[in-house]
Amino acid sequence: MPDYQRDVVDLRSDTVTRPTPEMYEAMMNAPLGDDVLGDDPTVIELEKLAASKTGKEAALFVPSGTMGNQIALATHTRPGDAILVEEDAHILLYEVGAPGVISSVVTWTLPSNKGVMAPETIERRVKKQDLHTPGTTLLCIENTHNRAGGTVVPLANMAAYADIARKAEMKVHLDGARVFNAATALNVAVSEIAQHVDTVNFCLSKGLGSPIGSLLCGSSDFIDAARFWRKRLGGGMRQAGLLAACGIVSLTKMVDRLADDHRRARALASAISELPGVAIDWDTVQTNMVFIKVDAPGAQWVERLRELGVWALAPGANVLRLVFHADIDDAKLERAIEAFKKVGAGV
Ligand code: TLP
Repeated sequence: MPDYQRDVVDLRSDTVTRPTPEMYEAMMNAPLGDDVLGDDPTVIELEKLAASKTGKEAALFVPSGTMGNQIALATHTRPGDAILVEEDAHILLYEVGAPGVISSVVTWTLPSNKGVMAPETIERRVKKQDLHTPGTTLLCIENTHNRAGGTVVPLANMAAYADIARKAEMKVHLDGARVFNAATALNVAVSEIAQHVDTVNFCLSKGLGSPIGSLLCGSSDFIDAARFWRKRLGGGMRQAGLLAACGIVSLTKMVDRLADDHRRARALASAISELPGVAIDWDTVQTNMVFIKVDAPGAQWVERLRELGVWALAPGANVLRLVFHADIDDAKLERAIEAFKKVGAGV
């Protein structure tokens, strides 16, 4: 068995990070209560911090990004409503049909250019409810956009979406699983992005390095209603301050280092872009992900790389996805580059 920390360069996702020593320390010392009864001081502190970072009135600590998104959908909509979602969005592709199952909404999908929807595309699909048609009551945005390669939705687009939504009396939810990566790439505060949406869900357990948890942020009234949905879905956690303690470390100590992940993603892309059988769309290398088109089946690349200690995912038949995070330092980056060169050379 390889020693995971020493021998494995795990680029499958930024979800794979192990807690930092500081997080273990914070867990040991966190004051705890019962969060379902509303008195876990560490959860309360984390929720306040998340609200202030996103510029919202309140926040709710939830176990996962999926649950945060789905609570947002359920709270914003009524059964039979239509929601507008980009066609490769996580909410649509990777949450196992939850919008239909949990919220009973109709999902209308919209095309985009590398994760960025044209405002006119959205405008064309907005519908008021009538006897025949469900009304579109919610627009969902993903920033950064995972399947498009970790691409950033520019602030001008976010503002245009908000404008359309306001006129159409539609709410906007941001799947901001990696909104801190977006803010890093745009060199703005997360609140500058989040000002254009009613609610944002961001993940602690991705680039920010926590083991578990997400924060759904919005108005106080919205979060009060969302709390019911969290309980209904079984997401009420008791001494959750243990996890919230890690989240506080994430928000206070792990944000500035995201720029290093972005730098390493660019370094990998540039080192391997000339290899035979490999193509990289540079436009999409904007944050901590590198999507690579390969001539041979992606699964074959994954297998060969794994033999060399580099773990990757193949989200498409001829596509590899590599994601940088807190547990990948420059030495591991070099090992990944070497492994790519070997597999590319057919060794
Ligand atoms: N994404 C995971 C996989 O599910 C694909 C990953 O490895 O990237 N929104 C976005 C944009 C996400 O990328 C993810 C996780 C989620 C939501 C869901 O978060 P979790 O896994 O905490 O439910």
